[in-house]
Amino acid sequence: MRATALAGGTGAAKFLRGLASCTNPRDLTVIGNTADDADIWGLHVSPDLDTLTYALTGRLDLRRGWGLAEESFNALAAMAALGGEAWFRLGDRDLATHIYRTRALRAGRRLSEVTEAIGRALGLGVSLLPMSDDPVRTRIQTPDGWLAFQHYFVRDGARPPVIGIEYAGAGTAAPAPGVLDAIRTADVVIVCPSNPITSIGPILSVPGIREALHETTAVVLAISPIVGGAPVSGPAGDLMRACGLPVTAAGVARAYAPWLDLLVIDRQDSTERHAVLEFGAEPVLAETLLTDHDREVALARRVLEVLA
Ligand code: FO1
Repeated sequence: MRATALAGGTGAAKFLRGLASCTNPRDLTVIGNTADDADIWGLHVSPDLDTLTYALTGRLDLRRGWGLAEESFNALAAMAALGGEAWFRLGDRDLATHIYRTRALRAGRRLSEVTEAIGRALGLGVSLLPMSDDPVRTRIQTPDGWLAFQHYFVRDGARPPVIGIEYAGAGTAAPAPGVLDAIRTADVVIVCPSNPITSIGPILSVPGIREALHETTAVVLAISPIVGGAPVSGPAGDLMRACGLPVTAAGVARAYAPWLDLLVIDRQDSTERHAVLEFGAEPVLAETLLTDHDREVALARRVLEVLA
């Protein structure tokens, strides 16, 4: 069964670790969000692509959910001592990835080529594609003006009230090579348990991707990142509210209507089943809290069982 996943960072990485351990990784294509990408110290940082790559090659710091395990932060401390920018915590070994990527991009290579090269070098079994080679950037509107996503999320701790969201550059972006084909030719498309607004929303904003989801003959299944009326982690609640969506599993179904076939919701949200159905998706109950590897594998097995 050929599967294509739409993925953000940490939540997606956990689910995909489970999926990759019970399917052939070569049958799995992952389309990663790049709208969180940021320029830090003149380096091109792609947090979600790196989180996915590190997670699926056993390198991720599982406690933080980003960066490398057993990392040190000496360069960051030295930067702070100089009075330089130190709010975004780049680890010493992680820096090599950003330097490698930045040099390759400056030499004229595309983000998709560089992502492939990094994956190959680190032994990544799945095919990881950025959603686009063109810059698309999530920007958050607050009462004090617009903020780049990492300024809102990391520097300001997701505290500013959210008035609006935009995906700057989306209008003129093209899907990266292979993205549309991966959606059109898959047997199943899985929307990972990621933030619908800042992880999946930017992927959907790239021209052609929504159309491919409409047209594909694949079964399209999503896993709700909202459990018990609250996001599993992060600011998805504030962002969904700002987009006029209820912070519920049904709100997720609404964000992905009308191309979604199945929505996996947590057992504690079973009362949402009818509301999910009203948005055209069939609800599937499962344990969706991925607090350890056994649960990651159990959720992947449940998804495969439903799809079979
Ligand atoms: N998230 C944080 O909350 N604080 C950080 O200092 C931070 C640094 C960082 C460095 C590299 C990287 O790949 C990711 C990093 N993240 C950090 C995570 C990341 O910014 C967000 O989790 C994602 O953008 C949301 O998907």
